[in-house]
Amino acid sequence: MFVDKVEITVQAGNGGGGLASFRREKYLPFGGPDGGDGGKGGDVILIARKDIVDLSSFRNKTNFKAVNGEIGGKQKMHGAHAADLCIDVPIGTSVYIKQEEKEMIIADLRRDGQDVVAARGGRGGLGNVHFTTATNQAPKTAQSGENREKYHLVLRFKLIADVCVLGCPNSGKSSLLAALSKARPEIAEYPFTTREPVLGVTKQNLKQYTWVELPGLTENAHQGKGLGNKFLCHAEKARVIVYLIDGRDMDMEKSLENLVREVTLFNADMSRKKCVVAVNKIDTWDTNELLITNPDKLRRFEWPVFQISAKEGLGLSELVTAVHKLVDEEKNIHKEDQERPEVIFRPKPKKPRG
Ligand SMILES: Nc1nc2c(ncn2[C@@H]2O[C@H](COP(=O)(O)OP(=O)(O)O)[C@@H](O)[C@H]2O)c(=O)[nH]1
Ligand SMILES: [Mg+2]
Repeated sequence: MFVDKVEITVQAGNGGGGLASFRREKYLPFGGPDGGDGGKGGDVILIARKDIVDLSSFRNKTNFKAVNGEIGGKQKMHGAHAADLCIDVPIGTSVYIKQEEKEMIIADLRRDGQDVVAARGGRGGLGNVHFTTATNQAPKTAQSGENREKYHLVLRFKLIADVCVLGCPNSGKSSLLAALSKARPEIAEYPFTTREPVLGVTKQNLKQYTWVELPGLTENAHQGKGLGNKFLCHAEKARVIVYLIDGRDMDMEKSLENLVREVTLFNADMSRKKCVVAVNKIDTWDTNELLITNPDKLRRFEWPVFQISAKEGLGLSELVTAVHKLVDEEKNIHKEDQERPEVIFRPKPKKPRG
């Protein structure tokens, strides 16, 4: 099952305590203090990885705990710092801290390897070597390690695909993805076969493009019809939308209008996206004049219109070439966006330090 939202708890490690001890050597009965500092507790770090496809790995594990730092040793030995706990998440994960039912975003992980410290480990405490003063040459005090941070996190994942295929149920979205890529979504004659996003990869000129098929979008999906419209969040970050229309549809114009309306109602910004229209199943047309002239009406949307058959492989290379070109153009235009740092907010630790 495709998972795009989870709640987890992350707990970093406590700092190790400093040690209070004194040198004890055979001919040195009153050796000075020699207690070392404690080590730092491990951080909990979330890292975006390109080989992770969704958040399903968090279905069975929701608690994450990093290790505590070691306590300081004798002879001023520093306690070992604890290893950080690194948790892999898919690219496209937004991380929120949830406190008292309020959520604050702390990071938007958009690139492979990009990370965020979700909970910081405590600093190690100081050993008693640090506490000698003019009047106290044998301090018995050492600092305890600092407390770690612990947070309740909400992770939300939005697919970042280059191309998003949107269409009515049964228009042939899965068939198109199967024809273009190695994706093998279920294809069937009944609506809503695809209930989760399906990813496929296409290639051209040594470049890769990711496509995603979303579940069928029906009229009034925003009111909960069909599978609703929530899954449209996975289209928000796509560079190009392909509206797929069933070639046997007697009112393609109305169907396209409905699709566009649902997308705009979900997020008005999406109406600025680059779009193309593909009329599928043209292999069924034969000489039916009525159908053949139908796509002409779609031109009023001012997007390129392609006629294809996912089943017979007709018109696919023209469609794909045009779509890839648009993706490249969009990537060039928005290059700066990709380079901007995305960490938005870092809340102060709940407990005062020191
Ligand atoms: N004749 C014809 N049938 C198609 C074509 N593409 C898809 N279909 C059929 O339309 C039905 C729905 O296809 P599917 O890919 O599952 O549609 P989805 O619901 O949009 O994913 C299936 O029975 C497919 O075999 C096509 O190009 N030509
Ligand atoms: Mg499908």
